[in-house]
Amino acid sequence: MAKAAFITADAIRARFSAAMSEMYRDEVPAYGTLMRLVAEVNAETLAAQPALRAGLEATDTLARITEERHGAIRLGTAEELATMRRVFAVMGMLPVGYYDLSVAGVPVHSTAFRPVADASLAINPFRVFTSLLRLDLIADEDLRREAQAVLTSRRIFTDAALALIEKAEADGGLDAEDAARFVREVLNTFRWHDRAIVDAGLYARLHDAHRLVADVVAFRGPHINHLTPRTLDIDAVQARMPAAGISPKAVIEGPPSRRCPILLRQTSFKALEEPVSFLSPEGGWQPGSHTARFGEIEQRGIALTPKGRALYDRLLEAARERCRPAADGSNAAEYQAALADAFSAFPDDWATIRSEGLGYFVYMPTDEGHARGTEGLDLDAAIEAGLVRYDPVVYEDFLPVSAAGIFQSNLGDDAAQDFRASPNQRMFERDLGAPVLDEFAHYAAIMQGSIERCLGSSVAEAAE
Ligand code: OOG
Ligand code: NI
Repeated sequence: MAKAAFITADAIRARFSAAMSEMYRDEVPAYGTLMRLVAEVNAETLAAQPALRAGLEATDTLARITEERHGAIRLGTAEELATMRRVFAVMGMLPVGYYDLSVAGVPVHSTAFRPVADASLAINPFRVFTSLLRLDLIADEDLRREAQAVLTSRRIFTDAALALIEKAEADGGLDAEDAARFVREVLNTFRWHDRAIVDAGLYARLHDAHRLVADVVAFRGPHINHLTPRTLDIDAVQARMPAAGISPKAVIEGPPSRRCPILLRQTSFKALEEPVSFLSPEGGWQPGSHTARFGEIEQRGIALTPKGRALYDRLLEAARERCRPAADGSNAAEYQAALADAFSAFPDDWATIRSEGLGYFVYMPTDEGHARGTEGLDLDAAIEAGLVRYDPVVYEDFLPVSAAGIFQSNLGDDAAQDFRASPNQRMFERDLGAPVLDEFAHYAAIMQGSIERCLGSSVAEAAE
């Protein structure tokens, strides 16, 4: 009865993503500029590359691109993280992957909340890169205690949001009216607050410990710090940014420009310096400033298998050993050359990427395959005979080295510190209240499902 009135988690996520985009456009005007550039370049790219358009259409991943975004937040406590997991669950977003950023001098570890089923991804793939501050990496014990006290006293969720999470969990969903309220209430958690919850003195000490610590601890909530649209040609958008008054970081993170895009390429522009006020010891407010929010764009390529990913990691490491990109961009050309050199060892045509088992693909009957039937055929023979086509599965996750580069460029060049590399997935999962999902298992399932639909399950199992 009540159940019939529920709207789907996918629909709630789509509404939430749209509401976030609207809010961020109001908060950060450069975001609007970026969106326009991306829309322009995407339209031109689709017009110029009919094969790309056909592949996106065939895999049901063209329509989603205009609305496709990822955001990022940084949380302060285990309790905040655990509650955030429940918030995202209402929207059909699950924690996928574990990213340790301590290796890159940033005192956080992270996961990405996102939908995992291919049908859900096709509706709206909204993802949020979610980091948890690691005060255990901060040396100053007194400061750590003070920061902890501030964090445990704040409430980042409204009472109404908490009540709606419980309702959704108890009833197994939300009706349209509750879903609209849920979106409104949860949006408040991601909003920018220009009034700090600490005084200027404590802010300065937090900032000195690490800029990121100040960003997490000094405010009422985990303001969304960027919202990233997906472009189909990141080099073109990057080239047009300066004319639109935006200056991007010098180096695009991730693999070099290729004919067959793999994984993820990203570039960002520097955080804005924004006016904030601090609690004044005499009561009232004292003006100051803070940098947190920045802009980013990304281009997504094929999801790589563990074998492909190992090759990617090895080639990236080889390039970075030859030339480590300087934060000020002074050796950008040299780095790009090293990257291009290293990646010449990564096959750049879909047929080889497929035959060497480097990437995940979805398989579908061609028109002729539909007409003649593909059930029970051998996969490679069916492809050879033009009865089955294959298209790359989009990479839906993030890359730790790239994320570190993005963190660093928006925190400022001096922010990196030497923390002992200390990945601690078990602690993260304990704080999260759930294990994170394995990204590879989900891509493999998407590929396997497509093979089964194409050839019939008995054959697909034999092909495993
Ligand atoms: C998150 C940076 C990571 C990405 O796209 O890799 C990220 C942050 O700065 O909070 O968003
Ligand atoms: Ni990002």
